[in-house]
Amino acid sequence: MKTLGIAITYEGRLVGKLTAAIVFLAAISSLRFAQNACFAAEKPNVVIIYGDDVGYGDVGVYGSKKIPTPNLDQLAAEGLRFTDGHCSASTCTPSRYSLLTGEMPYRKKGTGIARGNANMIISPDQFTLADVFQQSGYKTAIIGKWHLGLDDEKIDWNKKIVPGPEALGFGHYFMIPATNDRTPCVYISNGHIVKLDRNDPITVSYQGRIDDSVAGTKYPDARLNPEAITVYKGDGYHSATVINGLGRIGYMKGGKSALFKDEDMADDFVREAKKFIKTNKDKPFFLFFSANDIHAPRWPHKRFRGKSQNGLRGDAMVSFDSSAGEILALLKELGLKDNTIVIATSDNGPVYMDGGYQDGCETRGSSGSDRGHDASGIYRGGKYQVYEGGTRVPFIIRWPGKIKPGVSDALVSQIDLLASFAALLDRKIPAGQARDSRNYLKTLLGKDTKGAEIIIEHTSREKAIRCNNLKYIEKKQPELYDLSKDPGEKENLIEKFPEIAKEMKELLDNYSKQPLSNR
Ligand SMILES: [Ca+2]
Repeated sequence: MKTLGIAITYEGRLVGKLTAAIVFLAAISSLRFAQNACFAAEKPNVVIIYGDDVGYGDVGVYGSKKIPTPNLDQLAAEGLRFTDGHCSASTCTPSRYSLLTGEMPYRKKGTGIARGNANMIISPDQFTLADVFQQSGYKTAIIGKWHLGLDDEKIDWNKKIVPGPEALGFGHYFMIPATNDRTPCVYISNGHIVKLDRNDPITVSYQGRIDDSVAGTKYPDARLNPEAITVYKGDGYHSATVINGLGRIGYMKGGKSALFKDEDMADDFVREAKKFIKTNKDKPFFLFFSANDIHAPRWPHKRFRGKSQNGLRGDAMVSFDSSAGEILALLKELGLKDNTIVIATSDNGPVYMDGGYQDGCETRGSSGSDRGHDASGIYRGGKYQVYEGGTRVPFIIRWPGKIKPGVSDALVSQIDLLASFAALLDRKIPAGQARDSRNYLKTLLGKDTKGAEIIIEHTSREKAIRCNNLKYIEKKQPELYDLSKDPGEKENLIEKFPEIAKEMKELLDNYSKQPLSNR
């Protein structure tokens, strides 16, 4: 057993107060516990069930009335449900970048939403969440959606594609390279496109149409051949290549035998995840199950259609819940339930009609509600936005016997999973790596009810800082909110409390330059 070391640091300078009754900012302090000693001997399996664009209000236990999510609700009943759990950014690529590297996306260029043929965004030199596990003797895998780029030069989809996730600590992978709304619409597993016919080579372009002289199956462009759309239309940008009757971003030729089927994608990912769990049931394993649901275009398997009261978007959510349920059932069946930490969360907040896809959503973008369903619950905005709905997402953790079931209002962020799991496994983070990831293991295990005092919420254009329940949004006309009284970010206090705003801005500027961790 190691000594339990406690260090207290005061992140000074903030001395203002909103009112005594609201928040006293001088209370910004950080208690950092070296708390790993008790758990270092154990190697629980870890499964992250990651939704795509799943909002705070899309899960029953978080308030959804129109979308049944019995499996996630059950997970919450058996685990700890955070009400103030966040991803780092309100879109896919930067959020996933942060989850895996423990570094805020604005520290590195090129972490915006990636094209389908982007090169690796995370460098093989970077220490990742998967490295934490792999270096601790775990079998590691990502199954599902990647969207973090592949290869370090122009990708030849017909050859072995490296580097990829294997260079970032994942021993095994089966995934879509980017998203379901962009080419190439195929699976890649351990360097190779799955089921690729060498006589029908794949070419992908984000520069322009691919010349007819290039070999490979030709797919229609919905802007020239609108009749090719048989499911539903997207906007012009999401129309360049029609695959399975749905338009996609980017051009693609070839690879007909390798095309994924949208309605089978969730089942394909579950099958592969089950295979990985069964193969590694006797070893410690880390599975990043990165579902595609409920990203647009939404086309869940027909057994899920009509199963929600919120159209295809809700039905895709039922599919996501069902995928979670199948994985949870397998863990139980294999006797792994007690020795597996399961985290269910999402990469960013919700969006209704996205990409112009006419899937029945009546609301464009991520503000407000759609057909009586507010996918971010009481919080404002969603995907692409800097308001709470952009990053405050469902965040449930279960570890039977170790984490007492309940609800926690502690502020937690996915950026801190890397350092927290490193602490759990007593793994040292290399110097200069995962600079924004802090050890909040105690909070994740329910032994601390406060959590982080500072988190940063990020979009491609804006940044906000949360200091407990105070929130400052840096934009042309900055905004200041007190979430303890105004969770919906309705009353901008910037004029009322200019001193507080100034101090919050200084704090944000400071953390834009300095890492969030003080390792
Ligand atoms: Ca997403």
